[in-house]
Amino acid sequence: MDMPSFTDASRRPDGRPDATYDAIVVGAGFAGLYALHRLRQVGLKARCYEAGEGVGGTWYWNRYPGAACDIESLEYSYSFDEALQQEWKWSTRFARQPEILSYLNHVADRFDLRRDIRFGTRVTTAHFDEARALWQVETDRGERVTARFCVMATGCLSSPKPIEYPGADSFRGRILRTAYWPEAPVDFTGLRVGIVGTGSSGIQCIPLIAEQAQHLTVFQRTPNFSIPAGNRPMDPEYERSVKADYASLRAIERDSDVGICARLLPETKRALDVSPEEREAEYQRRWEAGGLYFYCSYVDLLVDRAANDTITAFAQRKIREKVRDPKVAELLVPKDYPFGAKRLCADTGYYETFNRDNVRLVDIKASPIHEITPTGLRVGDEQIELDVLIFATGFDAMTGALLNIDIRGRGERTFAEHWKQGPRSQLGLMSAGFPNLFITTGPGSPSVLYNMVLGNEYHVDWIMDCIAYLDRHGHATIEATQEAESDWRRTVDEIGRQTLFGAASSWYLGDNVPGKPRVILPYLGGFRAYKRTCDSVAASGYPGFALV
Ligand code: N01
Repeated sequence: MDMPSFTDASRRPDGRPDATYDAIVVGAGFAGLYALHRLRQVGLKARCYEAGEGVGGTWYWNRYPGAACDIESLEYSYSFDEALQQEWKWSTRFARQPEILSYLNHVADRFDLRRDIRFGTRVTTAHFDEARALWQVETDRGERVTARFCVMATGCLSSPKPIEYPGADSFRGRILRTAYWPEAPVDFTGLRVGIVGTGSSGIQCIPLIAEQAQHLTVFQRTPNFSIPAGNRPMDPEYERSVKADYASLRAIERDSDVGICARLLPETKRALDVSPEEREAEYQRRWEAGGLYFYCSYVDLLVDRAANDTITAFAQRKIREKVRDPKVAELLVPKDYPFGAKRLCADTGYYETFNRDNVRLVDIKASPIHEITPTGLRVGDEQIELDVLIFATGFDAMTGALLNIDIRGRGERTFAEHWKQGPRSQLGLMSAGFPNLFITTGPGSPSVLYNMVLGNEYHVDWIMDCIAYLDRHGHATIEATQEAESDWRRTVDEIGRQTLFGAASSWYLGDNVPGKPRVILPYLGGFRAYKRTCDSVAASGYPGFALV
């Protein structure tokens, strides 16, 4: 293992301080793999660190039963290499986790990426050495390296929340977490299982666990809207038609706000401009089509409460139609926030699961969980006996993974201090005082509200253009200016206020993590507008950034 000391300050022929690497990439998920590929393609010496023992990021860790994507895999896949997108065959419309992981392993092999990835290695610190304009990076394995650039491909949903109830150590059964699911299959046969959390992860695994377990208790704090996933084997004719002209599909995605609606393009109409009959037919058509296309039915659904009321009422009615016991149905129907303001889920038989005799729904808002006991959970006045307890309680989304690393920029200022009141960045890409440290699909960018694979490709390409620009113009560093950061924060907040997102308690605003500042995290102006801004900033010499 090469472990140079930080004081090694030999110089390269171009006069720049010599570093172990040109760039460090943190994370080997979709973003990190592509970043590593692009850096190497232009001849830069790069090293990627990945905490997992394999590639995949989110798709490496979240192996729970039923884990699957809710964007069509022909779209939720890399677009950068035509041969890759032609040769890979998806077996279903929405790939399940094992298939996405196989795909990412294939990508790693195909582009020979593994030789520059250190697996099982977590980056713990990244300190900026101002004198040498280099990042000093340390890992939990004691590796210490320097690099001119850091690409933080750390993911938006990669820092799972801790178990927030006392007593976990006393539990005599097995505790599982959807975000750290074991590699070996878990057999629930004959067991009494409890699951806390009814977001996308819970909603995907609950139906499958219910089929196997002797009994399943679902502990629900807030009901979620979920639409039928409509997953099915890949239609060969559809696959053929996409592959015959993949470029057109990618062009549509890149020129759209969400990057997922190649087939069912978002409507350009407003919900209240059409008759109730037309609206009903449109909602029904999209409901039957399955997937997240449903919430693209009309352009104003997430900005106009009256428009939103129409889709909320439709989705509420669908839940009531599926669940036989009216009391259980009422618990499952979200009533106090607009449809889509919390992340929409997609399921296969979720609501129907509550018609099973071996499934019980417990409303933990009415009867809070007090503690984990040796044999189960104490909830309200009741002790519920369990053999297995699963936590599907979500993530410290969008900021958690970055803030878990001890990052220090100019003047030893910590990243955590800089983002104390919420994330500050120019375009979500860089922060003031943290030169040459790039963030992919982070807060302040469309991020989780755009097709993440294409969003990551876009950011990596932007970063690569930026690095090329620095070298062409003889700059050592680039970073956001304080002023641009404040302006961008105002822009993101202002656009956020024009939407209905603030009307729900969600991880989009950090509400799910106790003590986290309430700030709208993703940029809600749509990818098209965001991309135009980023492209124009790059084309005009990086205003809002300081180049030295
Ligand atoms: O996490 P979540 P997730 N006590 O935060 C509850 C993506 N994803 O892992 O709403 C009791 O959505 C919490 O309740 P509340 C997708 O972007 C995608 O399911 O905070 N309950 C909620 O019910 C998704 O949004 C896919 O009141 C507690 C649940 O736990 C994101 O990942 C699949 C609690 C957490 O839901 C996160 O999804 C999976 C507590 N202390 C994930 N803390 C697909 O592509 C939290 N909860 C389909």
